[in-house]
Amino acid sequence: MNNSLSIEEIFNLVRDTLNRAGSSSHQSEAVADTISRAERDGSVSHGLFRLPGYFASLKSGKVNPNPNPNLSQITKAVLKCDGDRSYAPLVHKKFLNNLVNVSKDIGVGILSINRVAHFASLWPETEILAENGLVGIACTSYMPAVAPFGASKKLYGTNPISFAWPRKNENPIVFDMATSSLALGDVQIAARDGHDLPIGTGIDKNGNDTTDPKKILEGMLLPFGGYKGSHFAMMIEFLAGPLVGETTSFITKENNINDGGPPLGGQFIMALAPEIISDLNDWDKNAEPFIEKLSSFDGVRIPGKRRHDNRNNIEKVEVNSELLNKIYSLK
Ligand code: NDP
Ligand code: PYC
Repeated sequence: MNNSLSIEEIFNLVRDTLNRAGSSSHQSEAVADTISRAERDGSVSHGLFRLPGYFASLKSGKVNPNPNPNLSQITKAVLKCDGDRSYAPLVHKKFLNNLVNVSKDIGVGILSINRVAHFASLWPETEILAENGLVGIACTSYMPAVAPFGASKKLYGTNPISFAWPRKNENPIVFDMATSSLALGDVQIAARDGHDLPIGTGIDKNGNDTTDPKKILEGMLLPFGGYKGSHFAMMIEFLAGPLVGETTSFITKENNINDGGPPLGGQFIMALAPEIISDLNDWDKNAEPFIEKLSSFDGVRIPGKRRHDNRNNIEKVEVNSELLNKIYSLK
């Protein structure tokens, strides 16, 4: 089997697979765009690896095959979206532009999203905001997979947060990270590929340290950075849950159909216009020297650069053959 695919072939594979599961072509293409861009950038745990889960939640009926997400403007700054049980990339494709317009108009905008299934990286949404000259911040919660600092029971999701800083003549700076020591997807890939993980990544079901990803999957992940990361994970439970009118991870799990796909939940996205907030046209005059200094330090890697470099010279992507077989056999 040829497991070397171009980005266009990946896009088509995702679109056709989701169409086969009954999804509208609008929704299939939005997810195909997100997955193919993840593969292009080397975000392997949130590329094709997620396709069986996306397929499963369409087949089970948890995710709406033909959703019609809608947007209401609550105040000048707050946009509220009912996702209509869609996949998040469809909501982003339809409504991020509204968030851009609001934020450019009054300096700040919030997109508060309900009833959406988020199974992707978050950089696609913050990067678009930064490409439009805005600071972007996004977070979403998940289902319990992470023990709060000090505990050996899971309560927090892997709760990612992404931040993007716009630059006038360069690619934006974008970080996107789980608040667990590692994304669950990367633990699943390590288990599949038989790689050990560093001590401190997670603990087994009895609360003992382990390097075995299978034992971490039976047990739980730990937050990044000890109690400080734990509080970030807690913050995201509030921001992507109650603040947007949604459940926190443990109730999300109680409501979830266990079909292998993502649960329905919320997402919080905020955009900030630097020229309005700083009241300066040359709002980047203090940022650029800082970025230059940071980049000059030996050993420093600017987040987002790896992905931008990857996409510059990508021709084909090698896809795990077991995964490809699984995708081809999805019914
Ligand atoms: P990583 O730990 O791989 O990377 C986190 C961030 O740190 C990235 O911005 C990365 O930049 C940067 N980075 C990585 N290594 C270095 C380094 N050596 N020096 C400086 N910066 C570095 O990601 P995670 O495992 O935490 O998360 C992976 C993905 O999982 C994310 O995209 C996240 O959104 C997604 N996720 C999604 C969830 C959901 O519910 N939808 C839940 C949890 C995670 P770069 O991108 O440039 O490599
Ligand atoms: O990798 O932790 C993860 C994750 C959860 C939902 C989507 N990705």
